[in-house]
Amino acid sequence: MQRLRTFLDSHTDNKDVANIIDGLMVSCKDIAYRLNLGSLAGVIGSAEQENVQGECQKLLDVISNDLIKDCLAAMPQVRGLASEEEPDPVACNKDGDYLVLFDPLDGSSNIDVNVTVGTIFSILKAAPGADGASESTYLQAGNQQVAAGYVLYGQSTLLLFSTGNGVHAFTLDPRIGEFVLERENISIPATTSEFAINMSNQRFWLPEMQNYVADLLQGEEGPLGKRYNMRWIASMVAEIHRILTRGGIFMYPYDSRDPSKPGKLRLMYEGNPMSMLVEQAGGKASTAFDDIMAIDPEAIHQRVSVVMGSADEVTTAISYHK
Ligand code: P6P
Repeated sequence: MQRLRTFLDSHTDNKDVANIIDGLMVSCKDIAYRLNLGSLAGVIGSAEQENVQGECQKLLDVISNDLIKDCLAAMPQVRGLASEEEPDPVACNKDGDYLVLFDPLDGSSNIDVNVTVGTIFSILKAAPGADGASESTYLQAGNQQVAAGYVLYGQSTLLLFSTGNGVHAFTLDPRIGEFVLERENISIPATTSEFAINMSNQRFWLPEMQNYVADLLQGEEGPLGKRYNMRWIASMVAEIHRILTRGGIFMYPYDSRDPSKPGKLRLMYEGNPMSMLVEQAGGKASTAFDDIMAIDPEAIHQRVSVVMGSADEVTTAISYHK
């Protein structure tokens, strides 16, 4: 069994990035421990406060955010951090060369019902002299990411990441407290018969998305000529993990409930890192109109519409939006 540190040392020449990923796992193991304790840890339930997104924070959202913040702030490699749970970026070490953006606990509405949640992270290079407390330091397109990954807190705790040379999966072995290599160079099948979308929003989608999903639902009698299955876990990390494991297409498209927002999911710490993983595994990640990782961000918490997964299926979805 190859431990994470051994793999990182042999897999990437960038020791700073290797140290950040390895160090980040200290806080993620703590999060996994607290989640596994569930109500026994006294941290299930609402924090009775809202985050910058206007979303009700769970106690574990706040605890996870603080654990990861403290972990990163102690790393000399980290110039600054940005979190879904922080209104503004946080400067860490002025001599650090990297920026870490993260969603500390994605899917946290599932915590109270014991359904899979996850931590998503994205690593960018800081420009020389750039201020780790300034939003503009972080506004880089997804194709500038030097690394991205997630920790999935499910029946087992998994780490998947990419530093630009494929996607690799590790399982936390609780007997030794270490992440050990499970799979290297994960590849997403180009085709799929499984789609993930929240159907309750159907009447709010663009007509193009309504037409595409209607054809998915027509199955073998429709123009797509095959029967599809549907999944919706309401936890992006779990959906993308399923897609990296067996293929599929995940969609959270633009909807007219709030025309000022291009979508629900956040570009910098959900859309971009998951796009890097999906494309490094041979999949495709789009807004249905543009490549997600080509978007020049204008704000750290900006949202994005998401269509990602098996390359051929995403290409089909995009064809409805031409
Ligand atoms: P809905 C979780 O809150 C999240 O950001 C993603 O992880 C998930 O895919 C989506 O929102 C679920 O949204 O509207 O189905 O609750």
